[in-house]
Amino acid sequence: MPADTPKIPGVPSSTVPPVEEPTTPTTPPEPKPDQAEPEVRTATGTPADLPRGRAQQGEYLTTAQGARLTDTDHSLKAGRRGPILLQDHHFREKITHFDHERIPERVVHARGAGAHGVFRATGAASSITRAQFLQKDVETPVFVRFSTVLGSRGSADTVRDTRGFATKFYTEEGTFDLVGNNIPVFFIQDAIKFPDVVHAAKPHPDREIPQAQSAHDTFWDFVSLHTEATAHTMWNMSDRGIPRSYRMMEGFGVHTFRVVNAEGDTALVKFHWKPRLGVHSLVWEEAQLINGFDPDFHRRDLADAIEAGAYPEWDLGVQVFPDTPEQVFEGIDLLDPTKIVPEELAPVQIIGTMVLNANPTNFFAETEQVAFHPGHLVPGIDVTDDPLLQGRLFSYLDTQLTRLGGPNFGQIPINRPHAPVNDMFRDGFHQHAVHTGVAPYKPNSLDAGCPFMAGVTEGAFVDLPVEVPAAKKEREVSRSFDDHYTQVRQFYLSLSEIEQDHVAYAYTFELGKCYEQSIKERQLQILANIDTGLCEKVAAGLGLPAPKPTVEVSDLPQSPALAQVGKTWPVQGRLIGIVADDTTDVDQVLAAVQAVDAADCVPLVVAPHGGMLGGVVPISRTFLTARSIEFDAVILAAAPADKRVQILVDETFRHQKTLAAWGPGAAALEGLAAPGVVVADDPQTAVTQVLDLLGTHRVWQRDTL
Ligand code: HDE
Repeated sequence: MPADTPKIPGVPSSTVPPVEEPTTPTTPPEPKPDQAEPEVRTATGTPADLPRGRAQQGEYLTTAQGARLTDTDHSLKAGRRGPILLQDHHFREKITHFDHERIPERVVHARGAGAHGVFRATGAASSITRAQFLQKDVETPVFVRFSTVLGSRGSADTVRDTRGFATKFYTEEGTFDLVGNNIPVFFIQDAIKFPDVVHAAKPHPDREIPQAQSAHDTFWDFVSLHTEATAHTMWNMSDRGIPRSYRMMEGFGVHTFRVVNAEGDTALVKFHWKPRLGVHSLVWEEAQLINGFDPDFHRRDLADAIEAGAYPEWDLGVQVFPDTPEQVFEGIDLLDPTKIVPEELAPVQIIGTMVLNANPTNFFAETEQVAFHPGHLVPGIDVTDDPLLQGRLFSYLDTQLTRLGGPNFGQIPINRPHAPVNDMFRDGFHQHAVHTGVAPYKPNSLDAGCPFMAGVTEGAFVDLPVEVPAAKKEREVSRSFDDHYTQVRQFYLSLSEIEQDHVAYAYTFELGKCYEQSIKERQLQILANIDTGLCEKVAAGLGLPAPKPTVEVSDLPQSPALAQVGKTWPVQGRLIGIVADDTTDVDQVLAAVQAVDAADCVPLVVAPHGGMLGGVVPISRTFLTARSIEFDAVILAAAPADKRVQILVDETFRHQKTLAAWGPGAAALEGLAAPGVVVADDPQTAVTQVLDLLGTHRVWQRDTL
């Protein structure tokens, strides 16, 4: 800035000394250990190929064209207090780019979190499929995106909703996408109903509320009229609708797929992801609190676990059915996406394991721009005529053309196949390739006929010559899709009593948020048809009469695999709060921290202030920043007379989590004698007992909700 800049009459000159420009570039400081970024890893590069991730790499700030800049803090104006000049190309370029930073969010599944990983096949599937990535010991890089369905990109994580579980396998034979959910059934049997169910479930079009919820009139209006939604709705009202963590969810391909082996034999399969940590959920009150206290709970949980090296793992399994012309197994129509095949009838056979071991380097570039598509198939895996799947085969590419701005989004690094691509597609918005030659067409002679068509022996994807039964054109589904209740009753009766209570509570909550009496009554009628006991509980909560069933629903054998409660699981990665204050014996707190750490769980010391406890133990949370929802269990090493600690204890108790104490901490648990409330003699014993109790996720015997 010239020193002789004229003064503005009446305004004192700035006392801030002018900055010397350009500033001398200095090497940025090394990140502190707890700020160290995760290992850089993308679909297209390994850590060695990629620059370590600071946003500013170069010496000087430049324009998008590479011209060095002297100033990026002030626009070019006609005088200090005058208007901005149109000629300020740097201002216009910077603001224009910023104005276009956002792309349309996904019409559904807008809110998500992603991770990189690797899939290793056991080879067990080689008898049913020739897919290369499913052969013994083959390792395939993957990218997974978990999501909620209804909420906007910035909505909270722990809403009651279905979760997306989409996996991109970058196989040597091309990309295979398994675009599934954490619930094995869907609301509709025909893709043409998708806009209806989504319009009904999304916020009301007039006020755009409620956000990311199904607890409103339009959702229940639709599902109470459209009874094929009953199965999915009941799964949503069960604990599956509020998972504890993405790491603790099952995943389902939902539809039946057709596989073909090297001999050309076909089979029908349903894909399942089984989390090594078990399937666990939040309780509803906890989920609601989290939405306020930590709306990024699931996103944070996934990223933290991966950064800490507690890599989440899932086994991939298949249920296998003979490929008969009817495509029916034990009376269940395999083309009906509102039905499951109970695992007791067709066991899930494990064919590989996926480990998620790296966080995305850049959320937008990877998690936001990743494009999944059920039509991304590889040789050995094909689709069936499930009318929902058939419609999906159209929808994904179509939506991505708009969302990702044209037909070349396959060139975005996260979407690039790892197999060589020779597609002869040319031009279009955002074309990044500089294609050479003049003959991007086939047949040609100018490129000597290249590229050639592959046969089965060269690993081509061959559309299976499946018979289509002689039929007339009609807007109908098979009559075998008509039963909307029997399996829903089976699901409800297969749950433990605690889970059944949660279902009743969820329906009562959601219908209690509706205004229209007729909608509540219609939904109660559906519940009466499924189970009169369930209907009576919900009706009592709503203060309405319980209707009598209008259809007779037969009883199927229960499927214990559907229940979550009653099993024991590994506890790695669980978060354990340890409450202490300045009067606590620091060595004992340290012993507890070490014991928790040794069990691969995360100790979080909670104290009245930040910093260090006794100069020895780092404090992770203060009474101000801690809330019970963050912890899977709480151990008290002190009993500070602070209301916030009282709330912490009360909520932990209410939400059926383990509470433990030793020494002076025992006073905080006075009057709480109940299962899962442990007073131990020393920190090690307290931690051992907590870890033991955590194996069942919650203390289910404590009926506190
Ligand atoms: Fe999707 N779905 N879907 N869906 N879906 C999308 O694709 C659609 C369905 C699923 O993390 C969209 O790129 C139709 C079932 C996941 O990027 C869209 C129908 C299942 C994701 C779309 C369904 C899914 C999507 C929105 C009825 C479980 C998130 C943005 C026929 C098996 C993927 C996009 C991600 C996303 C259409 C039903 C799973 C609009 C028409 C059933 C996990 O194309």
